[in-house]
Order: sequence, then structure tokens, then C-alpha cells
Amino acid sequence: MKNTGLIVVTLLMLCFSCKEEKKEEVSEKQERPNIVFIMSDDHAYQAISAYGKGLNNTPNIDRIAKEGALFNRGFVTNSICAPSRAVLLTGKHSFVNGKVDNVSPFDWEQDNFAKALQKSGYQTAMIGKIHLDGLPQGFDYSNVLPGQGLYYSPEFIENGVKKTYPGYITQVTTDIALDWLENKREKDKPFLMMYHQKAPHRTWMPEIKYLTLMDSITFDPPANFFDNYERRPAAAKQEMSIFEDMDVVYDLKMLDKEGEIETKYRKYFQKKYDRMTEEQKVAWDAYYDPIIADFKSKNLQGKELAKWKYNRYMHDYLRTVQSVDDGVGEVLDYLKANGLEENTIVVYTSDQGFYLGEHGWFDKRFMYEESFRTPLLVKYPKEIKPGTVINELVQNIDFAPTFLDYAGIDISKDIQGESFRKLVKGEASEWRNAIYYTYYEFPGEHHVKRHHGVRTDRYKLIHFYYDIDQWELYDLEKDPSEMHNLYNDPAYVSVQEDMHKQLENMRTKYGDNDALDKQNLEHYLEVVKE
Ligand code: SGN
Ligand code: CA
Repeated sequence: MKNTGLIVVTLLMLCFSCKEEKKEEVSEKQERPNIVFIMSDDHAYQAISAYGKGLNNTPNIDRIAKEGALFNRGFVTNSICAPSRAVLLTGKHSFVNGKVDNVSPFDWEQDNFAKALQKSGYQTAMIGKIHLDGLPQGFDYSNVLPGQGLYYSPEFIENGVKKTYPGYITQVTTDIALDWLENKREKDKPFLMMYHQKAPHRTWMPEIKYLTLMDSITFDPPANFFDNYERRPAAAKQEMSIFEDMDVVYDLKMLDKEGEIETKYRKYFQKKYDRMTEEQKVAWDAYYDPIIADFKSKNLQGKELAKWKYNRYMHDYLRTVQSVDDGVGEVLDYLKANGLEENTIVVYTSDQGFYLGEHGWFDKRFMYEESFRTPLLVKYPKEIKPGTVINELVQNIDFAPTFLDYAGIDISKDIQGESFRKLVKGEASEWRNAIYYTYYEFPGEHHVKRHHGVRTDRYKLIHFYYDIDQWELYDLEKDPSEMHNLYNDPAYVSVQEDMHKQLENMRTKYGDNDALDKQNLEHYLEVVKE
């Protein structure tokens, strides 16, 4: 009897521990966080209300910072689209992953973090702008834009098959994302969703519902809008000036029916306009026609014209941002309504920053703050305290290792970024004190010269090269707008020396050198010649 009792008890215990094990296994699986990586294109941090510039309201993007963390020093390694996306996927600098500019090919065969997540049991999706040729690898589902994408009646490539969707691109991209979350993924697996908007990329065509948004507001240009580029010859030679280079039809929508406003790029904008439905065109014209008439009647010149252009630009740019913000709201609401909020990491960022009139510019590419920086907001209720503010230097090479870290996957040694998981949790005791930058796409659109440089918390050293040999040094604490090049200033001799050392250290650390620069240059010149 005694023995039987013991056997029963032992069996019961065994059974119990068996159940416990199962429970743990399940809960461990559930604990692997989902990742929603939201990236927009050319979204300046200045146009996110959480950053406090006061230009616009982005309540949904702001929610990410309110419920999680706002990064004040988020940077890219190379301020241009396709290279930025290659860095994001690989965790490696451009000169290592090979995608140094928008024209060189991207090698999808190399490792990327989505492949690693997929291999470890994640469901993975890539939706929206990708700007890397070829079928995305590492994704169970992809529905991406060919090239830059189109604002109205956009084309997408769904798992390799091209189709056109009716409607407005930002909403279509959001709908595809929500459809994947709701109907396409395997719901028992953790997931990674890359949800990448085209907006607010040029040519800033707003959604019909936002045509009149902020219409009554006149924006004052930034203090350095009429910059004279003194002691900055590379900055003086770009072609990204709002006044000089913005096309009043192509960029600023002055497509008059009479065809009197003839500009270089008018015919390209006509094509974009023609993609709208009759109904959309009626609403579009009702808004723009009076502005066109007014513009014609005024015949603005000089500074008045520059300010007019700046305002036209800001209105359309900020309207396209509003649709992006709506999409973020829809995705956040979906996660909440479906019990996914607690265990999902949500990141909001852009492929780089953008100029909203600083130095008189639009576009990006330069290592100056507005384009070198990128917005970065992250929430993860399980680990990140609401209202966290991060001031350390974080860069887009850090995304891949961070996500691998959260997913519990080994970070391979050749990844160059660092996981910021501990940093954002408030645990990192040590963090880097300098970051490295490279830009290659010259000669090319917008005419920004090749350069590389280093930035520390306070200083920045830039070297422009190729058809120029120019150094720039900035004290960001005293001169946050980078108007005073301090290179060879006697008061900064030791800073300059130290920054040169830092630059050499960076190039050694990441494996960059003159031979690589030369190789990339030769390849680029070959491709652009064709
Ligand atoms: C297009 C734009 C440029 C922009 C590049 C790169 N011209 O060529 O203004 O700098 O993309 O942007 S457009 O007439 O086609 O709009 S990136 O974000 O893809 O790198
Ligand atoms: Ca971009």
C-alpha cells in the first residue's frame, strides 16, 4: 500500500513538472517580442512635435516617445535612402555592406537581421519603400514599392508580382500593413514588420483630405535661411537651395492650365498629376488654382519669392507628414486592440533627416546636423520607461544588433553597430563617444561633394574630397547651426588635433581607408557614365 502511494505521488509530481515545463516553453516563446519597425522617407526631426520645434502636430508619433523613449542624438552613417536601408538591414557601414550610394547594387545574399529573425522562428514582413533592387531576402511576405514610389495610384511589388493600387500611397501602405497583421501572418509566432512609408519624400503631394491643413499659417524661415556659406565652399556649391533649385511646378505645384508657367520639370509633374482620379483632380484644383492665380498676379522676386517658396514647400511637406502620423496611429491602435501592445517593440525613424529651410535648403546628404540626424522614438512597455530621453550618440548601424539582442539571437562579430537595448533600459554604463559618417554620391543630383567625418558629443570634423580638399570643424555647443567653420582657428588647435585622431580611430575601427574610397569612386563613375 505504502509503495503504491509513493508511486502515485511520484507519478503525479512527474506529471506536474511535465506540465510546468510545457507552460514555461510556451511562455518563453510568447516572451520573444514582436518588432514593428516604422520608417518614413526624408522625415526631418524638426517636423515631429515630440522634438519641440513647434512646426506641426504629430500626436501619434509622439505617443511612441510618451510611452517609451525619445532619442535626441539619433544619426545615420550616410544620409541617403538606399544606403541607409542597407545599413539598417546589415548593421554595417556602407563601405562594408557595399551599398555606398543610390546607384550601386545591393547584395541581398549577405546576412541581414531579418534573415536571422526568420531563421529563429519569427514571421517577417517588409512593406512599403525599400529602394533596394531585387526580391527582399529574409521576409516571409514582401509588398514593396518599385524605386521611389508614386503618391497617387501607387504601384507595389507583392512577393515579386507588380500591381497598382487605387488611392493614396501612405494610406495604401498602412492598409497593407494592417492586412498583414490581421490576415497574413501566422499568429502563433513572434513577428517583425517593417512598415516603410514613401512620404514625406519629394515631391510632397498631400493627401486630398489634408490639402488645406495649416493653410492659414505663415511659417518664418529658420534664422540661417539666407546663409552666405562663408568659409564653407562645399556648402556653397550644392544644388538644393529652395530659392535656386526648387521647381515651382514640379515641387511647388504651380501647374497652371494655361501652360504659362514653363519650368524644366513641369512635364514630370504633369505625369504625377495625371495619376489622380477625376474626383481627386477636382479637389486638387479647387485648392491649388487660386494659389496659382495669386502667384501669377504677384510676380514675386528675390527674398519675397524665396519666402513664398519656403512656405509653399512647408505646407505640402507637413501635410504629407500628417498622413504618415495617421498611419502610425492606426498601427498603434491595432496593436492595442489586439492585445499586442505589451510585447511589441515599436520604433519610429526616418531613412535620414532633411532640411526644412536651414542653410536655405531642402534635401539631405550633408553631414550637417539636420540631415545627419534622424528622428528616433522607441517604445517597449516591458523594458522602456515612459518618458525616457536618450542623449547618447546612437546610429542606424545599431538597429540590427539591437533587434537581435531583443530576440535573443547571437550578434555575429562582423556586425559593426551596438545593441542599444541596455542603454534605453537605463542600464548601460559605457557607450561610444564618437560616430563616423561617409557620403559618396558625387557628381550627382543636388551636387553634394564627397565627404566623411567624425562627430563627438560637442565637435564635428568634416573632410570634403575628390575635386576639393576642404576641412571643416564645428563647435556644436557654441554654434549648433554650423555657420562658423573653425578649422585652423588658433583657439581650436588642440580640439582640431584631437578630432583628427578621432577620425583616424574611426576609420581604423570600422575598416575604412583611402583605397576603399577610390574603389567606390571608380565604380560609381563607371555606373553613372552608362
Ligand atoms: C530623387 C529626388 C531627389 C532626392 C533623391 C534621393 N528627386 O531623385 O531630390 O535627393 O531622390 O532621395 S525626384 O525628382 O525624383 O523627386 S532618397 O531619399 O531616395 O535618397
Ligand atoms: Ca530618403
